[in-house]
Amino acid sequence: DAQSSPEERTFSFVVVSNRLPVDRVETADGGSWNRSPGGLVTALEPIMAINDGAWVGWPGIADHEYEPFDSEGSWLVPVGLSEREVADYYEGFSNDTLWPLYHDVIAQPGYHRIWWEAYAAVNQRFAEAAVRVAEHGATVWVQDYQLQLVPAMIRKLRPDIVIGFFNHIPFPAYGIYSQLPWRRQILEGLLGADVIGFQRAADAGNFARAVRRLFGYSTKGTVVQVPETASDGSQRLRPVIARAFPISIETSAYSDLAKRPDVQERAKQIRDELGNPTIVMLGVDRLDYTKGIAHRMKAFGELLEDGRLRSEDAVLVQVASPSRERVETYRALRDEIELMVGRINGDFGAIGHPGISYLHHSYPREEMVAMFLAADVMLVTALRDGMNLVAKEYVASRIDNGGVLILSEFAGASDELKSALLINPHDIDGVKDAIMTAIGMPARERANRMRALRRRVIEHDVDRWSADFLAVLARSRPGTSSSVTL
Ligand code: GDG
Repeated sequence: DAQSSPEERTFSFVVVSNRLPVDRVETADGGSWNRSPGGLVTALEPIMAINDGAWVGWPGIADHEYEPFDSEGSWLVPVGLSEREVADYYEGFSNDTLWPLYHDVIAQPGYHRIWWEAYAAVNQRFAEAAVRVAEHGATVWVQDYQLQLVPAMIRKLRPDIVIGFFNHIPFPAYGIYSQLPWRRQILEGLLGADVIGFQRAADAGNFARAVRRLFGYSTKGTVVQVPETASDGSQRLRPVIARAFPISIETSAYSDLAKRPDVQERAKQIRDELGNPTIVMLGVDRLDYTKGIAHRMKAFGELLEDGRLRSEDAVLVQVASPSRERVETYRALRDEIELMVGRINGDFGAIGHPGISYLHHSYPREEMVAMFLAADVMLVTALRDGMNLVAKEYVASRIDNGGVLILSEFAGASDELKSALLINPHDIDGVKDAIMTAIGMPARERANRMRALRRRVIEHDVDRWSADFLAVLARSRPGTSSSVTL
């Protein structure tokens, strides 16, 4: 509805996520918006463009209010957060309560009523911003654990809106989930949606079980029946679909980069710069305690110690991109990992052959793909991970059918990528054996496995993920017809 004034513009498709697809950068002479290229952004870009959609989210800078604006086919609606709210809602409740709790309490969650109150207040603000830009009967798709109360808040304000929710991280078993002092409120928030998507069938199952245990609602297959009082006072059951929609990547973007001569050249150069070792192993993760970075380094360090590998022949490149650096658990993790790198390299490295090449940086995607192409063995050893896109990105980049993927069974990706070498990251001997198996794998088996993995990520890319979700969402409310074009 391009004719209306900016304050009145409404849209048929609205995405709500903690962060906008752009970051605000403030400079001395004004400021600018930088695109933050994530999987979700690329997944939704086409649908946004076709539908003239809107995106509601925080632009990344506290204590600033920004006006909505147009950006490459979508209407971006910034939601303001104060410094205090960033500390309590985002770094606190989202990243220091929900994140560790939902990842099976690998770290101890903090339960603070002040954080919870900020979470509820900020969720309300997001819900209000979303309904303001949603036309009658619009489809609103809420993303991730920071915004679990938003679905019910939207439904209360605007029962006409068709509401989807996708949870990018795991949903824990009831024995763990039940620790949460606000366990009922979170479920009520989520059940405001028409469709709740999870990464794995097991996550959807955990959710359904929590709903049965806490509310006694009946669940059958993927449908939860939520009792409701209709506007005429009558009782009825409202069906909510809770099921798995495994997220994926823009596969062709990775294979296209891998085809580029300059990227292939860079891959060779990376091996040169590493001193042309026989074996290049690679890990790429946000520096997060869920990713099992210490576990893979322990396995690699022991292989050097045992003499099954030598630092002259083998190098582990570990990209640990900076993450959540204001949360204490993440600072402690960084110290732990860097101490470990120093120990292993000090004990087993040689001049020019460090053992672990540790990089606490972020890299452009071209460089990541060059690293993927340079790596004989990719190590994904997450202790818990909703999906793990890095595993899929490695596979998508290996247009040569080369390389071996070692993949944790605790990453959602292991439900799909069955031809990887699947490991239990807690079993260090098992990880060591998998590394040696990967190194010694006959070329033929390697190519066969990679071909099977590639088939999966080519057929199931992120467009398919969003199309599947939105198709189920469009059918979820009989009697209404969604106007979202796929
Ligand atoms: C959450 C869930 C789920 C990392 N370092 C650099 C860089 N990255 C990119 C990777 C990948 C993305 O960041 C990380 O995605 P993951 O899926 O691996 O993990 P989380 O950040 O924890 O994501 C996860 C995901 O949401 C989606 O639903 O899969 O389970 O935890 O794309 O490539 N990218 C660049 N430079 C870096 O240094 N360019």
